[in-house]
Amino acid sequence: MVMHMKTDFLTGVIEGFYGTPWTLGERHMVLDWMQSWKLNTYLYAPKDDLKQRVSWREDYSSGEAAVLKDLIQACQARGIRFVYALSPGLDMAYAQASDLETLQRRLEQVRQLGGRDFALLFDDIPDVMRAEDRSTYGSFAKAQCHVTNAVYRSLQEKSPGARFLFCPTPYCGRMQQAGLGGEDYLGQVGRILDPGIEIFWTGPEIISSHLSMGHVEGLTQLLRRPPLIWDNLHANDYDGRRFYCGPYSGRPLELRQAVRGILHNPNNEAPLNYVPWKTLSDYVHADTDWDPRTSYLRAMEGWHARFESAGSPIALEDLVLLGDCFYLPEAEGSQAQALHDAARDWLRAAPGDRQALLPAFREPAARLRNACAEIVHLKDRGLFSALSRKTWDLREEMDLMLTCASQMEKDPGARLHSDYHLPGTYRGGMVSKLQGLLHPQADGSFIPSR
Ligand code: GDL
Repeated sequence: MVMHMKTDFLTGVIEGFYGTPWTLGERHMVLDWMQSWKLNTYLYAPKDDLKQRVSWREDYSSGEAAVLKDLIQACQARGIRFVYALSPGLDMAYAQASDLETLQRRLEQVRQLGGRDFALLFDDIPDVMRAEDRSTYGSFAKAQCHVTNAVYRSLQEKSPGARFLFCPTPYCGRMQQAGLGGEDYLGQVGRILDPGIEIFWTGPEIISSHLSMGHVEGLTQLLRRPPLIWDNLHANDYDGRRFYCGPYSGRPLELRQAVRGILHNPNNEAPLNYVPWKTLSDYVHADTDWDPRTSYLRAMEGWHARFESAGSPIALEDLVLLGDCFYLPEAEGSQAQALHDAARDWLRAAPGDRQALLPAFREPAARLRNACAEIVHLKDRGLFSALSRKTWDLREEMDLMLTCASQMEKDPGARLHSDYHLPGTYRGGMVSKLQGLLHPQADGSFIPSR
């Protein structure tokens, strides 16, 4: 163990995204990777496991319980802490004793299956209190803390020292500033929530490209404990066409001493998280030397071994170029950025200057196009299904641009067209029509189109 790491530092994976939960087979793969990269905690919180959230009052059937038990045992066999989360906040009646009893019963079922560590999550819920809750507690924070403390204390009696995690309703700086959860929500939580309970925080934003020491220090005062980071850097549930395989980055190394842990809510597609978790592990275990790009390139070498092909192999340098196109939410990797800039310079140049600028675009574009086309031949069919829809649009754009390049080369003034990119089927559909009506600006505002 590296010197900086306290043994109780939680680091690992949250299955905490919207969308289809992972299969048991995928979870086993995830846990194998976690074990080999010394990621010590797996938090079970898939938003769309009905019994995790919308139907939180219903016990698991015996078949479902067997699957969960397998998962708990798979964690235990690898020395990974299994944390089970429930999200009762969509409709919980905090002042009703029966709802608290139901909550205890649900967690007890999981405890009987071998679970020991638990979480209650109050993220993404309506910010309105029932009249009865308001008159009993006065505030959202008090209602949630009352229930959470009660559950925590009864579990501590059964499993002393077990970890307990809590996700507040405002869980990032932007929500805090907007006053979500009511006045002084976080201050109240800091004062009322049992000091043994960890509090999740995603950073200044839901998806935080950067997390600074200053940000966390102010929060620690308010919460009266360092936060536990719920890191959405690589989450992609909010955009079905993207995924992120860039390096874990944007966090200084000192942050590790200022938080109770870092749990990572990743891409929905389990096989696409190889590089995110390998680089998270590099960050968590780094001594003093840590460079995200170096960590990324090393992780890409490891991931490349999984790209065995039944057709033409994808070269490592082409995989890096492809990975650079699906890097991080607010940044492309350097090679993707260079390709984009070369395309822009070539297309914007005066007709007489275009030819000289073409090679800088055409060479990487052709490599990228071929790498996208080769995804279909991957022997690892799980990886193929995870990647095929995501890389399709990129290949379409490369095809179109390369077609245009050939036409311009023959006739600089030619009217550009492609028989494979026709109105309606190409870039068509309701969503893209709607997107054309409001233009997002760099400052976050929107301008209606004319
Ligand atoms: C969220 C959700 C999370 C989701 C993520 C990215 C938290 C605490 N909750 O707000 O389930 O995957 O955004 O869309 O982050």
